Amino acid sequence: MFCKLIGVPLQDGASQLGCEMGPSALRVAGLQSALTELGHQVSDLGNVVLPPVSDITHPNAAVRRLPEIVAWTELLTATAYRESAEGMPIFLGGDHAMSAGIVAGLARKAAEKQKPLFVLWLDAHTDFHTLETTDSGNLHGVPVAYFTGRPGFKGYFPELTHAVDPANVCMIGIRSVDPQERAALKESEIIVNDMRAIDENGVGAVLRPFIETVEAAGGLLHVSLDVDFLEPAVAPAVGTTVPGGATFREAHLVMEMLHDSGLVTSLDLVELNPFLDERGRTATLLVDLAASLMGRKVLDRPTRRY
Ligand code: EXY
Ligand code: MN
Ligand code: MN
Ligand code: MN
Repeated sequence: MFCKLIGVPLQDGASQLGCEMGPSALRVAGLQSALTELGHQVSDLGNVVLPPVSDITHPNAAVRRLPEIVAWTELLTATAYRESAEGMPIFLGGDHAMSAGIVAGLARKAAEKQKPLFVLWLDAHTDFHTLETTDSGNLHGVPVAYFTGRPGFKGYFPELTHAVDPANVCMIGIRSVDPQERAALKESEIIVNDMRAIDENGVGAVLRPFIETVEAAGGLLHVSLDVDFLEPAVAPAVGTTVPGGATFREAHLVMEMLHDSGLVTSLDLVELNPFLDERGRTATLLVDLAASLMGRKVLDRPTRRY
């Protein structure tokens, strides 16, 4: 597989600074060599660079760094659209605000390819706020609302050319949802699996139906992995930790099943904050998880096709 690493040093969406160091930490943790060792052809395209921003304000006074996030979203929409034409783009974050533009750009290219885009959102949070509903004003809490076309972004974020069908979004690991997001999700077709769904059924049983849906639809699959999907004790380098996250093995099983499905066409690794890490162990875990997604196995067991 031809993979393209694209660094996104974006930290304007989070209150705790540090995510702009994420791309470097993933490189230092050996992402490129881990994938090359699996036989992939890997090209590191370097970091995208934020262009000058224009002043934009919003009536919700809580909203933070709107000019920067709008400029990042415009840039990343174009980047994801261009880099998803061929090969597998792997975006190195950077906080989760980056996925607003990334998924918007992927959706535009998917429409051109006449294939539906599906999104697997591995996260403690649903990131489903609009510019009106966010209380914190941290725009890493809005990407899913934006790319699924929730109202309230027009005139501020770039005009979406193609929204992702909410029914094509599957969330796993959810355990921190604000009241406004909870109310909006009740009206949405997004598939939301909280941690209880994992506890009761196992992560394999939660993921399998979604994989089968993507397979049946002949869709493209973007995987968005937020560090806080994982249990904080396993992955401490993130500013929005929530106790009770996925274990090391649950996270690896997700990646191993996704590899076996052969369906993943793009990936973003987000919210890694090296300032909060412990001798690079979270960055190293993310590289291990990416390697599992890209085919690293301990035994040559037969690949299970869906
Ligand atoms: N829902 C909370 C907020 O809007 O501030 C927390 C959001 C955390 C978002 C991180 C990326 O997952
Ligand atoms: Mn997130
Ligand atoms: Mn999160
Ligand atoms: Mn987070």
